[in-house]
Amino acid sequence: MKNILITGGAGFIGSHLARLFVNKYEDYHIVNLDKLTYAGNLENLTDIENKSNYTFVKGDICDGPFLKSLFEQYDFDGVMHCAAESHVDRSIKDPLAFIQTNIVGTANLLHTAKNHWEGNFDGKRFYHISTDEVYGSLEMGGGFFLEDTPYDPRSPYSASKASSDHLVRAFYHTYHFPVVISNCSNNYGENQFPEKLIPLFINNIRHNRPLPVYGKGINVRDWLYVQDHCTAIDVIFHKGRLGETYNIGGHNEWQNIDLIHLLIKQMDQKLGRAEGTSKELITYVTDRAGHDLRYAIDATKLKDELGWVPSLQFEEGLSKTIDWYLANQTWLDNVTSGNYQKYYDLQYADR
Ligand code: NAD
Ligand code: TDX
Repeated sequence: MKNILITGGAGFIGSHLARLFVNKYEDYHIVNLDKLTYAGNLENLTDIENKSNYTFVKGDICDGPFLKSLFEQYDFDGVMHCAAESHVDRSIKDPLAFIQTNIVGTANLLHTAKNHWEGNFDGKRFYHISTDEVYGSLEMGGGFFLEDTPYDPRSPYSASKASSDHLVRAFYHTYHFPVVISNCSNNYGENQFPEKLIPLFINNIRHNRPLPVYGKGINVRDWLYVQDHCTAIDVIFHKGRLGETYNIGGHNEWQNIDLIHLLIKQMDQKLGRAEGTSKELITYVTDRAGHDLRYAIDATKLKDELGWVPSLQFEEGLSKTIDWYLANQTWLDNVTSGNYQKYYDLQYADR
């Protein structure tokens, strides 16, 4: 039995990853460490919470003594590090929370794992889950992010993730600490907190609320279904070369406004509204400060080296995602109730 630590496993990507590993690898004991911030939700994990190879631990990656005792208790063989503050708009409002968790927390985790594994890194692996935003912003219709694209983060969020990537690589070069990193494009799918574009707009269409499109809606993102991200993580965790970085993406670029029109089309159909009804909810608002124009990943290295390709077409994945949110409106109401106004204000007031 191997003990594997997943950090941030109650969040969006982490919960899909925990489910995949718990169900696929019965010889792994998955320990999910999560602080349960506003973004962490144990409702995401009810189907695996009673499995014998799964344990949830509430805790903060910034708490060094706590991490040390957790490593002593479970003697982890591997770490998959997802815990982070992850929303760009929040990072503009409150950068220090991002620096604390994403930089200090990652440093703590690296330091604790290195000390615990000291002298014997054989068979050990520290996997850092990162983002394409560290590479900065691409021109419209220009090239793609490659693994050796120079870092050029432009928001407090992406700068904090870039810093954590640098720390992970520094541990590899300095201590031969066994790391692997992946940088992924925008994820979408079930259980994403409704502050990110797709679930926020699904929730707002459902309630006939305005759809706040930043700037002119021309920015481009490369969307990947969350379960495809997790299958990529699975293959990189097991077969990725130590010290390497792998880009993960869907080769699926959408200008925001085109994506919003597709979303409206699918939602109107599913809600029994006349086609195009929800277009009237589109509201152009002040642009996000420092809004990156375009992200696009070249995932050739991952395909050629490890054979990974995404499984789902976007229209199908989006339809599946909408179906999940409409079938799980209680989940949406629970995560937004009480604090809905708070996170709504955080995003849109005084931007
Ligand atoms: P999320 O915000 O949904 O979840 C983050 C989780 O981390 C939450 O469960 C939260 O409670 C937990 N957490 C936060 N601070 C913590 C702390 N100090 N200690 C312990 N747990 C803490 O994020 P997500 O969208 O699932 O992203 C997961 C990871 O993937 C992040 O590192 C993010 O940078 C990266 N990523 C996300 C995307 C995306 O599109 N969502 C794309 C590429 C990479
Ligand atoms: O209300 C909105 N209106 C709007 O026009 C929101 C929330 C977003 N947008 C735009 C901004 C972006 O161009 O939609 C695009 C997507 O925005 P987000 O969902 O906030 O994602 P993004 O900023 O691209 O970052 C995401 O992808 C990379 C994740 O949140 C990060 O965690 C990940 O690293």
